[in-house]
Amino acid sequence: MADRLEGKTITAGGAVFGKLKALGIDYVFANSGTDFPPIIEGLIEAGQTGLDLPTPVTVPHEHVAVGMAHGYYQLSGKVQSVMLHTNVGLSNGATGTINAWCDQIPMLIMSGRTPVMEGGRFGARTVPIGWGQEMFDQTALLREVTKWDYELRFPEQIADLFDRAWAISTSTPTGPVYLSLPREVLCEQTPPDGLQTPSRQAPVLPVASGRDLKPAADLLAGAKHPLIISQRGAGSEEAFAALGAFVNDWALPLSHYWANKLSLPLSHPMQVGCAPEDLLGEADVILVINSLAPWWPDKVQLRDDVAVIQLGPDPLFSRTPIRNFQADVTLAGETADTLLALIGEMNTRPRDEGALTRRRQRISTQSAENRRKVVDRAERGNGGPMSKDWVSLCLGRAIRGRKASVFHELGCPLEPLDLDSHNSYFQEPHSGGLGWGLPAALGAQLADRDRLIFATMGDGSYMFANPTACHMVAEAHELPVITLVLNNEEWGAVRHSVVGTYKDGLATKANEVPLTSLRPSPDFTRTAEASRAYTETVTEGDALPAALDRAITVATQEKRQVLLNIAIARA
Ligand SMILES: Cc1ncc(C[n+]2csc(CCOP(=O)(O)OP(=O)(O)O)c2C)c(N)n1
Ligand SMILES: [Mg+2]
Repeated sequence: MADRLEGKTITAGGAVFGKLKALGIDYVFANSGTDFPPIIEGLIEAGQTGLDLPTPVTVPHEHVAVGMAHGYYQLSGKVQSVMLHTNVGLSNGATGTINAWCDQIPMLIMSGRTPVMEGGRFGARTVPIGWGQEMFDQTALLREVTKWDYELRFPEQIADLFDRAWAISTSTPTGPVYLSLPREVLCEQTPPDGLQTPSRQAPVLPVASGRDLKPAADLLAGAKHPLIISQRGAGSEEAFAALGAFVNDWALPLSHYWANKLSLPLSHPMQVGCAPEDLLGEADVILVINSLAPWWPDKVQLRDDVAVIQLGPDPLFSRTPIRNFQADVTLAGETADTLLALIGEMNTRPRDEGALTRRRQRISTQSAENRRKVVDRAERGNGGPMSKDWVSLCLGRAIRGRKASVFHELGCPLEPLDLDSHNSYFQEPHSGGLGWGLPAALGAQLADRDRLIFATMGDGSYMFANPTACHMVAEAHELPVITLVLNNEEWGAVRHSVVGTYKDGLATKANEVPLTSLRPSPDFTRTAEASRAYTETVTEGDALPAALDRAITVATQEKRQVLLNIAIARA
């Protein structure tokens, strides 16, 4: 406790940090500028008063700062904070905020605002950027992708305002909020009242009630051909375990269609992979767990009599302008709580054990067959250059039994991995703002230093991540992230999108498809070596398992970051 604050005032720019710490925030991912004098001076001053403060992390690109906050939340479950420089820093952080919004990540995004006054006041404009960075509505840069925003008007507002920002950000559905902080206000003095206490406003955390749980449980218990689609995980370790037991008990197949988190161990007998089209076609009841786009409407013909239950923090995704997936029953609430409530409700339903056993048998046979095909296909990719599936298979084998998380952004696809735990897998959000993977992995490593963290990315995605900034942060904070660059020397996804849209088109026959080549490929090992990473280039599939073992040894024993530049065949 900061007794030295008794009866004193402090600079508002420093007071903000005290309040953030009281709200449970341990790191502020920051990229500073000329709006920061009261923040930096105030931070030193606040430290001298003995105020408990979060650790400021200097991040040399805003996209990396927001991505780190994203990844830190994913492993810690704790609300995050980011502090950026006026409109220009904010716009660099906008793509990361779009990602955080799409993934429902609670975070307090702050940026300075250029001084309002042109003179005559402490903190007023000095150099021309004071005019050049002024906007009519700075917040408009990310208002669509934040839940709430406000501009700090008076320094005495800090404690109340941040309590409110925190409570709204952490309410269901969670998401980013934005605070604009004008320089003159940050330069003022404020009494320390409320800076050392947690929020006086509690977040709203609803759980679906019996009114909706009952019909949902009736439908699921009575289904002949049920199917679960789950894209964003089970919500907690407890719910992950409970879901595993539940789907087994009730013989419910679960598909990770376009999942960016894991809901079941991949080897679970009810885990039916990522391509549920056939099962969707025969399903009479579908449970959609927090999935933005649970199937491809043009590719799937659902039964006329199908009933769809949608469960999640915002089952209708009300801030997505168009999304017309059927929702006969909606179960609103944080995923873990609501799943556990649904599972509890199912306990009281009658069961036809014979039918359940037959279905369990059928699905587990199908699931085992599916996994065998996945492994066979991956093993066939063991060439030089190799397939992404082969890299996934080798990575899954290399980390078996270890506490590890794999971040995937056009890197290691889910199915050939052999992952079995909550928080073992994260893919980029469905907003797809590339350059998320490596920053998120860095944030995750900061949140859990005992965990092996892999950032697996395409060569394009790696370059979107501002890699020099990432490797610098990794070295500065001793984050031994293992980066796997799956390098096919192109934006393969863009080329696939062209040939997928124009099936017999000109691009299918072109030797070099315009606007997709990344040749000549940079030597990415040198980018990482600039920050003293351990690196290797791997061109032959056979050489990969040993290279992964060496990477893991360096990361765990030397606590040093690693980059493997892996030659991938163009598919
Ligand atoms: C910020 C941003 N810019 C552009 C895109 C469009 N885009 C989607 S996939 C892709 C290519 C990714 O290339 P890479 O990471 O090398 O993976 P590959 O498909 O080659 O395996 C691009 C450019 C995007 N999603 N996000
Ligand atoms: Mg590529």
